[in-house]
Amino acid sequence: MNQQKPFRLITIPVSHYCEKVRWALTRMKCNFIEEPHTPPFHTFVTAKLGGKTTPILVTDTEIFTDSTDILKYLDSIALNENKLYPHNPELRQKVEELEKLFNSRLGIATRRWGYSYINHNYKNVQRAWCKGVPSIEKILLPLIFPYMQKILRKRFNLTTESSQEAYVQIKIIFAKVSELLADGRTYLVGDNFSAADLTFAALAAPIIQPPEHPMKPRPLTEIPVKMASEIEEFRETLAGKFVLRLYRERNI
Ligand SMILES: N[C@@H](CCC(=O)N[C@@H](CS)C(=O)NCC(=O)O)C(=O)O
Repeated sequence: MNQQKPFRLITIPVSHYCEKVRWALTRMKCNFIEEPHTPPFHTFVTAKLGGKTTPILVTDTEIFTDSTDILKYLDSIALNENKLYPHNPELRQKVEELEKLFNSRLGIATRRWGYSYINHNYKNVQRAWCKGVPSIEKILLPLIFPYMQKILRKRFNLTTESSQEAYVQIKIIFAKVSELLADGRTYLVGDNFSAADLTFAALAAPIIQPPEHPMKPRPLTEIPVKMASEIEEFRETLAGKFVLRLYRERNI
């Protein structure tokens, strides 16, 4: 790797797609600086870098604007023991299929589920969005909060039924993952940790709230009762236990 400067990682701190990349960089012991932003202020930075969403990874020579592209890039520079995609083409295909499924369905559903519960409450949104962001963004958030609530409702189609609809979607994917794990295997594909495991755990984290998560989740007693009981229910599944285990091992 010819990278001289630390990587720049542009994030919305609570974003689970950002956590996916943060985890990969941490695991590879890459030198990186996270630049967290509160929505919608992230757009000033993402637009300059040619992207719309976070995460964005800036290297000395390239800019990556999608979490899967970032993982593939990191894999290309990783030492053998840190590779996230298997050499074996069949196993690699399985990893890529699962990563795609988790990105396109699980991540969308856990985000919708989470916002359905916290969107009404300024304090909860502030807590989710403001960790480590520039002071000016923290100061401006209360002023634009009503506008951001509208945007969230529209973008994620938040309705009175949305938490339940998202819950059902999550349940379907958790059932599929629990079925894969039912034979006692350690990882979803092959014998090694891969992008499939990392993507599943990072994108499932909003509904599992692993205590080791860098966003430091609040105790279940401090969140809405129904939300807490759904978290407990998912934690009890094989897939949920798998996420809790991967998070316990995340920083080892
Ligand atoms: N496909 C993208 C999705 C990332 C994504 O949806 N990021 C959200 C945060 S969870 C975002 O930045 N949203 C801000 C926006 O849409 O303006 C990836 O995997 O990188």
